[in-house]
Amino acid sequence: MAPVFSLLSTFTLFTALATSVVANPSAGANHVRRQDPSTEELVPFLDYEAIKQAADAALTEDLERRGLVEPGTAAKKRSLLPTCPRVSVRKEWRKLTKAEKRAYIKATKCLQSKPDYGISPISDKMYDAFVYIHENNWFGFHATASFPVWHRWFVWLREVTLREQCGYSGPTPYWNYTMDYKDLFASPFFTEPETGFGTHGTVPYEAMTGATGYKVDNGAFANLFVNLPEPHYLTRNFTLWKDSDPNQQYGKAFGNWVSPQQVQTTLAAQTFWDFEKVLDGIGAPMSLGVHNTVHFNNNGDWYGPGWLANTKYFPFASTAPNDPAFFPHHAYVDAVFWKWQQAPGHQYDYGGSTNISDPTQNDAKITDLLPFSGFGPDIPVALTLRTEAFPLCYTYSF
Ligand SMILES: [Cu+2]
Repeated sequence: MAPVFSLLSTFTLFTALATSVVANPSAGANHVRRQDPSTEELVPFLDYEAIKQAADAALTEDLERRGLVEPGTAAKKRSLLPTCPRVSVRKEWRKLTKAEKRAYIKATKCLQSKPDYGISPISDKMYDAFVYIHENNWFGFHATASFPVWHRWFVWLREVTLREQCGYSGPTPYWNYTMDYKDLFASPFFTEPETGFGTHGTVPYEAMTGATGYKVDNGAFANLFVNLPEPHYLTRNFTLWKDSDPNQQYGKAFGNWVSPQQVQTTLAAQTFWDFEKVLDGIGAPMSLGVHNTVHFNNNGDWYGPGWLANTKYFPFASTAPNDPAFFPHHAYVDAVFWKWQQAPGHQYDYGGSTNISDPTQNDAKITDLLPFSGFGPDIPVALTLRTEAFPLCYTYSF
C-alpha cells in the first residue's frame, strides 16, 4: 500500500474512533489525578479568584450586550478587577532579537526542572503538565467550536508560566509559516544556527512500538528528552509526506494549505463557526487547513494522536506539545483568530458544534466551560474573547 493511503486510512480510523469515543466519553478517562480534587494544589502564580471574577464580568458583559441586565452592570464588575499591568505584544519569531530567542529557548528548557503543582499524574515536571492537560479531554477541544478559544488560553498559560517560573520577559513568539509556505522545512524557524528549533534530525528512532520518526538531533532543542505518553527523545519526521507524495515535494506537498491566500480565505469567514471550520480543516480534504497542515507536515511528536496511530496510546494521547515548536505554531493560529476578530461584529461572535463527530450540531455557547485539568480554574469561553482585557493582556504586531 502506498504510504499516502496508509496516512489516509489513519485519518479514517481516527475519525471512526473519534465517533466511538464521543459515544462513550468515559473511555477517554485513562488518567487518574494524583490528588483528591478537594485538596488540589493551586498553581501559585495564577490568581484563581481574580480569574473567576473576570469570568463573571465577561459573562455579565455578554448579558449586557443582549440587553438582559442594566447597562453599566458589567463595568461595575470590571472596575473591581485588576487591570492589565501592560498589554504585551506578541511578535513573529524572526523579529525577536538573538538575545530574546536565546532567553525564550532557555526558559522553555527550564520548565523541565520546575514543579507542576500536582497537575499531571504522570510526572512532576511543568514541561509535561502542558502535554498532559492537552491530551486530557482531547476530543473536547479539537475540531469543535472550543478549538480556537481553548488553545488561546493554553498558549497564554504557557506564556505566564515561562514568565513566572522561568523569568522570561521577552515577547511571546509566533511562527508565521505563511512566509515559508513554498518550502516549510527551509524556514529559518527550523534551520537557523543555534536558535532554530531544529530539523527532524538524522537518526531514525523508534520511540515506542509503531511510532517511528527521527530524533531531533540539531538546533536549539537537540536531544530534548520528553516524558509523555512514555519517556522518549523528541521526534519529528519531515520525510513522511515526501514519501507519500508522488511528486516528492519535500516540504512543499501541502504548502498551499498554509499560504497567505489560505489565511485570507480563512479570514473571509462570516461567522465564528465558519471560521473555525476553515481554520481547522473541518470538512476539508484530509482535514487540511491553516492549523492541521503544519502538524501533518512535521509529523513525529508534532503530529499529535496521528503519530501514535499504531501504538497502544492511540487515540487518547496527543503528545504534540512535547515539541516546543507547538507553541509558536499555535500562537500563529491564535494570531489568525485575533485578526478575524478585528472585523466588525466578530469580536464576541461564537457558536457551532461541541461534538467532534457532528459538525452540524449547533450547541456551542459563550458560557461553555473550557477544561484545564486543574491548571487554574476552568473558564467560560466568554473570558477568552478579548485578548487585550484582563487577564489575557496581550495583542499582536504583524
Ligand atoms: Cu491541540
